[in-house]
Amino acid sequence: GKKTVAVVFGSVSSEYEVSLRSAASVLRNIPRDRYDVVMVGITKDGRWYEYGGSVDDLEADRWLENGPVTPAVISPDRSCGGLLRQAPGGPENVPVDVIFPVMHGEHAEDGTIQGLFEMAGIPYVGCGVLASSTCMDKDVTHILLEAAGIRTAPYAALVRPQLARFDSLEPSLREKLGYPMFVKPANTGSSVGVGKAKDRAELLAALKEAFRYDRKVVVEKAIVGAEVECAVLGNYTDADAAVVGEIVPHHEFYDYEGKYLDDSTDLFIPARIPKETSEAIRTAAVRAFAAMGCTGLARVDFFAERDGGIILNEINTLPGFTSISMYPKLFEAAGVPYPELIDRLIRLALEK
Ligand code: ADP
Ligand code: MG
Ligand code: MG
Ligand code: K
Repeated sequence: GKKTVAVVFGSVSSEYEVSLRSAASVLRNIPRDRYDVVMVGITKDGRWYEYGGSVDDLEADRWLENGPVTPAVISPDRSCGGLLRQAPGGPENVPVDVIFPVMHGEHAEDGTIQGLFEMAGIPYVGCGVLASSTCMDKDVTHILLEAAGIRTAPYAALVRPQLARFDSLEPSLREKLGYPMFVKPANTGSSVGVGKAKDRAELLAALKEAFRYDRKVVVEKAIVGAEVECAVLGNYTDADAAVVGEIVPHHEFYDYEGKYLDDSTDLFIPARIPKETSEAIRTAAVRAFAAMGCTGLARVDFFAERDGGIILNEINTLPGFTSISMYPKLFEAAGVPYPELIDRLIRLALEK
């Protein structure tokens, strides 16, 4: 029979708004002949509701006001086995076969909510707790990829108390990485809190900004090369890479504005790099996916250097999922239309 999918959107995340757009696209494209859908929204301050309104209102962030909404949670109580409606007159259970979390960033993409789904015993789309959290943490990603023999940018990780010793720290960072440097909170996405520092003063400012978002920050050598992205679909070692795409930001780097607020960024599918480089990237992406224990999906991002070198930048376990986002577009270019991609992801969740 038809499976019931709970599409969960929003969450206590700096990428709440992006989630609404991704979720709207998934809801418009999920094959309704194969799946019944319940929508579950998490507000920015962490309240959970079942939502029964329009996708347009959801996308425009009017879902909470316009409703209808009913307090509800994905219950971590296994005897409930699904969505627990907390309507007036007492809770009512709705069995859910599979959860599709369409959310990005902290409390969404970082393993925390995946832990809740594990406790509830409900299959869910995407990576598990460990792969989600290790791919979210840019410091841990560096360490694990290095161990797997996959090249990443030279970097250093700093924790907040070290900021007080900036004067003695700066010379060693300068010697190891050189200016310009990239400064990033260890656990954000969408370029939130990311900065590029060309000198000592900018480094201090960028560190202060990044530490607003996280207790840990990574500082990286600035890599010169094309920014390319590779979409991977599968479970563990049994995964395939789609076509490689290229991003050309017209800001100083691919920042939040260039990602979502203006249309300054150019996309090229396929990437304008030699065929051998694309193949090397696809191979490295699938290896990285397996090394990190990923399931379902991941968008693996690289820099392609002029001389053919490839450097893995990061792995995103719940990449942007709007119909114009890179992940679905790369699979479309590889012959997998968006509704089919959603269907495959749900089936992978039920199989893993
Ligand atoms: P996020 O998870 O927020 O997307 P990224 O690591 O992808 O974080 O950094 C955001 C953007 O900053 C990248 O898309 C790229 O434009 C730029 N960037 C990040 N690190 C580097 C680096 N080491 N060298 C050059 N550009 C970088
Ligand atoms: Mg990211
Ligand atoms: Mg990125
Ligand atoms: K990431």
